[in-house]
Amino acid sequence: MNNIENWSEKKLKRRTFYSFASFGLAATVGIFGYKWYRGLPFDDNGLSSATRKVLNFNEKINKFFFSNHHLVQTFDKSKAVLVPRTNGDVGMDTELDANTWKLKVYNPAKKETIYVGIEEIKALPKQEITFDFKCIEGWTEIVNYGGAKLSDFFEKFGLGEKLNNEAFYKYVGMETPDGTYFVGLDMASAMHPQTILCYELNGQALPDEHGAPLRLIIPVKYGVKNLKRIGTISFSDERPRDYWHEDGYDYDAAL
Ligand SMILES: Nc1nc2c(c(=O)[nH]1)N[C@H]1C(S)=C(S)[C@@H](COP(=O)(O)O)O[C@H]1N2
Ligand SMILES: [Mo]
Repeated sequence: MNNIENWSEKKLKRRTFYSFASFGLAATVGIFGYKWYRGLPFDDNGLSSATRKVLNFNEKINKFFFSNHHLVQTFDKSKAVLVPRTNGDVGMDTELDANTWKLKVYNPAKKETIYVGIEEIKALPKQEITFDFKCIEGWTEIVNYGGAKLSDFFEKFGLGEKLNNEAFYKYVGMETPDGTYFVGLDMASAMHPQTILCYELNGQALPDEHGAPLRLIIPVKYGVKNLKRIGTISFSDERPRDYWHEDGYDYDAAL
């Protein structure tokens, strides 16, 4: 046997050994894994409790996104400015009739588009928040906004979750009705308990320049993500387009 043959035979033997060894390892893990699984407590249906537990919407949110909630600091309502500064009006330069306005939501799980009126959003539990609003241009201001939790809205209309699947879409996209200002949000930030679909400022109807009839208030993000005058909401696993990100800003715009 010459050297080359000798060498390749050795290599072949070694390879066979490795593939045999890894097969053995996989089988062992499989067997132990199965035994471990079988060792879990069983309920009367014969299913292990790990398989059986059906989580409600909030449990799922907590399970998938939050091990512990980091809440943004809040302040007493009296600390809020009476007239917040107005900044940015992209997508807000036409008249909008709040009575005929409907929020358009595309739900890819059911491949359906729904239209939701402002009254349906106002019917959800109201949440108010007084927090320090931060613009990347360098100013901050304590403001008081009110509306419905975005997570309550998602739950009510069966949004954000994939079908028959213990999973949420990775991103939420929101755009103005004319599509000229748009933001992409990671699902955890969208589901954050302080994120609201906002229709009030200091307890009064949201003024036009602050995004009437409905804007996003997302205190875990910089101002840029707090889209005014929401027209559409959609869900995806790909990053939705984002106005300021297209201009080179950090996609997350997290504080
Ligand atoms: N439709 C729309 N929403 C927008 C903007 C915009 O130009 N158009 N600017 C953003 C920026 S940069 C900031 S700081 C906040 C300002 O919100 P305010 O005018 O209510 O204070 O709105 C955000 N939402
Ligand atoms: Mo901003």
